[in-house]
Amino acid sequence: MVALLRPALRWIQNAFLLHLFLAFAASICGNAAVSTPLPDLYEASLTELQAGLTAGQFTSVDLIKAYFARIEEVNLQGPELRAVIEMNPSALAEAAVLDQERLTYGPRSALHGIPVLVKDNIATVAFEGMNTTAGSYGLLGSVVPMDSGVVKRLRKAGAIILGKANLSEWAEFRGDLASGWSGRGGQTTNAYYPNGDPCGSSSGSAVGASIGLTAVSLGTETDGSITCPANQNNIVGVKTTVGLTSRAGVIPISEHQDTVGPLARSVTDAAIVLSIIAGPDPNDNFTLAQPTPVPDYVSALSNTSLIGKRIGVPRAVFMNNSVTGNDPYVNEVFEQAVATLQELGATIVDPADLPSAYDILASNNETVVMNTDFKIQVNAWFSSLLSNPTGVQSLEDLIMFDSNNPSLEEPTNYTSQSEFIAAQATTGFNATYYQALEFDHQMGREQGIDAALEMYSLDALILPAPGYTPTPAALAGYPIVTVPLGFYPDNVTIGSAGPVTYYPAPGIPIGLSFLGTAWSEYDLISYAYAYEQKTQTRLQRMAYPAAIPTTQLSDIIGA
Ligand SMILES: *[C@@H]1O[C@H](CO)[C@@H](O)[C@H](O)[C@H]1NC(C)=O
Ligand SMILES: *[C@@H]1O[C@H](CO)[C@@H](O)[C@H](O)[C@H]1NC(C)=O
Ligand SMILES: *[C@@H]1O[C@H](CO)[C@@H](O)[C@H](O)[C@H]1NC(C)=O
Ligand SMILES: *[C@@H]1O[C@H](CO)[C@@H](O)[C@H](O)[C@H]1NC(C)=O
Ligand SMILES: *[C@@H]1O[C@H](CO)[C@@H](O)[C@H](O)[C@H]1NC(C)=O
Ligand SMILES: *[C@@H]1O[C@H](CO)[C@@H](O)[C@H](O)[C@H]1NC(C)=O
Ligand SMILES: *[C@@H]1O[C@H](CO)[C@@H](O)[C@H](O)[C@H]1NC(C)=O
Ligand SMILES: *[C@@H]1O[C@H](CO)[C@@H](O)[C@H](O)[C@H]1NC(C)=O
Ligand SMILES: CC(=O)N[C@H]1CO[C@H](CO)[C@@H](O)[C@@H]1O
Repeated sequence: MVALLRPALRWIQNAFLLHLFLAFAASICGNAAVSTPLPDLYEASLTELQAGLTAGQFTSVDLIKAYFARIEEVNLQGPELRAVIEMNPSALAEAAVLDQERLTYGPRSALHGIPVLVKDNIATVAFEGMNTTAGSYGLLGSVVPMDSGVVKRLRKAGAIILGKANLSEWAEFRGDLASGWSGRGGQTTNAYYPNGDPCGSSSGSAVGASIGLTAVSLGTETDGSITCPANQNNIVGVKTTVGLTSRAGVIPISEHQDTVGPLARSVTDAAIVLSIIAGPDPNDNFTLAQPTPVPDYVSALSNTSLIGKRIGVPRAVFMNNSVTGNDPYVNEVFEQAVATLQELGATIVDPADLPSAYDILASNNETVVMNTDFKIQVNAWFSSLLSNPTGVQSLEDLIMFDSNNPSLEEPTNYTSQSEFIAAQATTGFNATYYQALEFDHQMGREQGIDAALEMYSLDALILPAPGYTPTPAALAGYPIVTVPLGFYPDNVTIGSAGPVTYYPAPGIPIGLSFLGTAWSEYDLISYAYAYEQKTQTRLQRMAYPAAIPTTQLSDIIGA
């Protein structure tokens, strides 16, 4: 019976019990004695934040002020992390309304009054005061027709959009540019090593979650853009099955691969957010194919989930360092995770290779699909805008805009538009395109992830997150859940990742990815949770001192 309780109901019961407890404790001890410490915003969980809001310890207005102050400390000053492009000028007013509503009616959901940072390719209505630009000056001031599908769901649940996160411009589909750089936002850097590479393209979303510039974030992935930043910033990322979360109102690359998902400091927080943003949206017909109802991902959280499960390691290609380019330490620390999963009751099948591994490596089909889709879909994006003061109305215009505005969009070392140019050269859907799409699905699904799962009777696959790991799931449209695995040691050979960024480098985090078949998020989350709870890797290392914001709720309340 307990397992059937809806999370909201269970949550309301907990909140109610907490309320009773506080009232009781206050009556016997006096108010001073019951004060729970305020949550540390570097690490605060959604459960702690919601409990503090419910108990009246602080308000959502306090939370917004505190996160704004933390962003100001580190975004353009100090370590200049450049994780955030814009803060929501309406956030304080929205928080005040939601605080009032909480007092009158109680919380709408576990996200009521909770600040969420969203990647700048996820649309928010213009009248709220923020742009939706994918980091590009070519879209500055453009007016989107409406909120994106996922933002609609967040708002309905009572969440507050805190701001827009910096990203690799155009979600890393412009050219050979450093991860985390955009014309509008500059170069996002990692909080674990000065000028460390944050990975991309959801760079600012990940950095923002990693040091508590926000409660949680949303990112998007086409091939690696949630998985890699989650891995490199010591957080949890859920790259969802294509069609689980709506892409309506998300600046596109390819409808066959794009997904939206949470970036959070814990599997629990990611599960809470996913339960709210998942679900069908008539404005994205891929979402109509998902099984209903949306699972309650919070009920997947179990410390015993790995007992008796068979977990495979698709080593060929994906753990070959001469293919992945990974530092040898990545595979070393991965072996520790394998041992931990065994301790947790899993049977490890190693190797459990994807039959398509070498075909994927040799294939260029993904590029054919993405180039063709991008041109068609990004042109549709421009057409959907109510206005765009830059005059850019097509991919062709955009390429010209960038070249005509070099100080904004093509500063030294950030000039490439190679992917734009390749996409612009495509001529639409034809037999070559459909064949490439079919090959991608075959390589990712029937000859790839599903083949390995079936051949070895597996429940999931695991791989170190850095390298080539996201690609089979990208081709298949299948999910990946990534959790903290370790950190590069102090003696790692420091590498270059762009004109100003370093990777690897001492202390930069490394993630562990769980991969599965379509709609297997529930299971992957349950495995990732058991592993996270056992290892608590996130807590083993903090950001470098200058990148740790100091503002806390205690500086805000009553100030
Ligand atoms: C976009 O950002 C500019 C500041 O750069 C701001 O003045 C403007 O109001 C924003 N536009 C929209 C549509 O939110
Ligand atoms: C979505 O709708 C379009 C036509 O509007 C159609 O071509 C496409 O096949 C549909 N896709 C899915 C996944 O239903
Ligand atoms: C899992 O174990 C941790 C302690 O290691 C505990 O804090 C947590 O509540 C447990 N989770 C569940 C769902 O029982
Ligand atoms: C690793 O990849 C390289 C380059 O593709 C290849 O030459 C080598 O044989 C592979 N190693 C293994 C163990 O498969
Ligand atoms: C697409 O994949 C198939 C199957 O692996 C392969 O034969 C073909 O050469 C690939 N095409 C491109 C353009 O890479
Ligand atoms: C399909 O279009 C691409 C360019 O977008 C071209 O390279 C390819 O040859 C075309 N294929 C067919 C069968 O016409
Ligand atoms: C780095 O240090 C570890 C011990 O902390 C040692 O095992 C490893 O061999 C060292 N690696 C290099 C490349 O020196
Ligand atoms: C361009 O990048 C190189 C290294 O790749 C660096 O030495 C140089 O300073 C950079 N130039 C600017 C203007 O950032
Ligand atoms: C919120 C914030 O700090 N936004 C900044 C992002 O970076 C650009 C470019 O440096 C600034 O103009 C924004 O103010």
